[in-house]
Amino acid sequence: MATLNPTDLFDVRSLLSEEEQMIQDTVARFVDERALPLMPKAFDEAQFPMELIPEMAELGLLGSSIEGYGCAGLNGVSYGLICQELERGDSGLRSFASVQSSLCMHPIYAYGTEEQKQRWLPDMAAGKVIGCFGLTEPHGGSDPANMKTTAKRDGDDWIINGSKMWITNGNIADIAIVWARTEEGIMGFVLEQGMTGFEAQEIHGKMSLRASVTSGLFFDNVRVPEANRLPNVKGLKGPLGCLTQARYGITWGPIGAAIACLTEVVDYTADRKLFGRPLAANQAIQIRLADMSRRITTAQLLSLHLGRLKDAGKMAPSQVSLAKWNNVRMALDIARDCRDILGGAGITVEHNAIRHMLNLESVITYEGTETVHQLVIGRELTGINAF
Ligand code: TGC
Ligand code: FAD
Repeated sequence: MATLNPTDLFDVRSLLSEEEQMIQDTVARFVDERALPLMPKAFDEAQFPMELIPEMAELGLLGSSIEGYGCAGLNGVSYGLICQELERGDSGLRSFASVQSSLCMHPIYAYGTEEQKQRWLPDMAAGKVIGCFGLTEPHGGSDPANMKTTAKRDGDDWIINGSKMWITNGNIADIAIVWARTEEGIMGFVLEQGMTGFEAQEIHGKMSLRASVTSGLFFDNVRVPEANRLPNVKGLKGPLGCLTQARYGITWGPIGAAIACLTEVVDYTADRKLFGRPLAANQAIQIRLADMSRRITTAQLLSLHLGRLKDAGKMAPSQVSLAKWNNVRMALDIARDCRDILGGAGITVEHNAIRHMLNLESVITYEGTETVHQLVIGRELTGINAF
């Protein structure tokens, strides 16, 4: 009987180029050797492992899709593989990379001036400047069109007032990409730590994404020079365009989390003996493992095809919605099922499942909730906006 790779039954890896395979292997090694030894403790102690940032930068994982400015200039599939491997370690690691790359470096690259790109991108690629992305507000993140944060012109400057909520990297960020309503529409600004009236407050008590910093941002008459406004976009399509990039990476990330959980329970059920036989010898267990494999394989094919569409310049936002919905739901269901198969042992951070399960509760909510993505597909099919 041919032996297939249990976490890649359709040999999706054979569809990757040599360079893509090499990138995946490099990130996988970093995750196995450097990140995984730290993540359970980091999650338990609710600390983001800051010491990994220079190593991620050294490997070219920050702003990996950008050409020039000290960035690696990799294709979209490679960015996806980076997200997959990082999230095999922990969603918090992938979140850090998503925010830095897709939500902060991307808007500076796509909407900024040459001077802004030179000013921030090389240091962001090197991990010396950390960014965060402020779109969500306390009164309702699903509906960013109802934005209350304002920016008003004052001579050559802008005055920003308002607040943002649930902001990844908020308290460790040197700069914040902040979206604000102006008389001419929604615009993006680069706020710098230390600007008078700008404060970040860390959110504590999280039961999810504990190894990730999440904050509220507060703006009280913050004076921002025109040189810090991103001039090449106006309207909600600015932030939504960034979300498309980040959501694309998030279609890949949960595949890594699901693989971590499945690998763990395949080993566990082989070793654990109940009723005189390995747990894995029970039909009821094998059906559950088989179902996980089916769903992981589907997600792998979906993300790879989406990546090829992206690299061909043909990826549509609603396709990203379908894949984000499918793949996060897949991983969350698998993590919960793996937690159950581990029995009591599944409730501590000694095993992966509960950490991934709890993290994925955030992943299914951020970057558009599952319902938001379902409604995007509903609108695509019917032409009716049901938001
Ligand atoms: P609508 O008003 O119709 O469209 C506004 C303009 O935007 C364009 N557009 C997009 N452009 C690029 N990518 C997309 N995905 C886009 N979606 C829409 C659209 O063409 C239009 O352009 P124009 O030129 O006509 O002005 O807005 P909509 O009806 O499409 O959007 C409604 C809805 C609900 C889908 C949208 O508001 C939405 O996605 N809400 C969810 C908000 C969300 O996802 N927030 C995430 C915050 S960031 C975050 O969670 C980071 S977590 C990071 C981590 O730790 O990993
Ligand atoms: P709400 O929008 O209030 O939604 C509440 C519920 O209502 C959800 O179940 C939703 O699906 C449902 N709902 C909404 N509209 C409809 C409808 N029309 N029909 C039916 N049901 C509906 N944001 C940033 O800007 N930057 C970040 O870096 C960032 N990082 C985050 C990190 C974490 C750990 C978390 C948890 C969130 C983060 N977010 C960030 C915010 C995230 O994007 C929002 O939480 C998300 O968009 C949902 O917004 P909300 O929490 O206000 O929920």
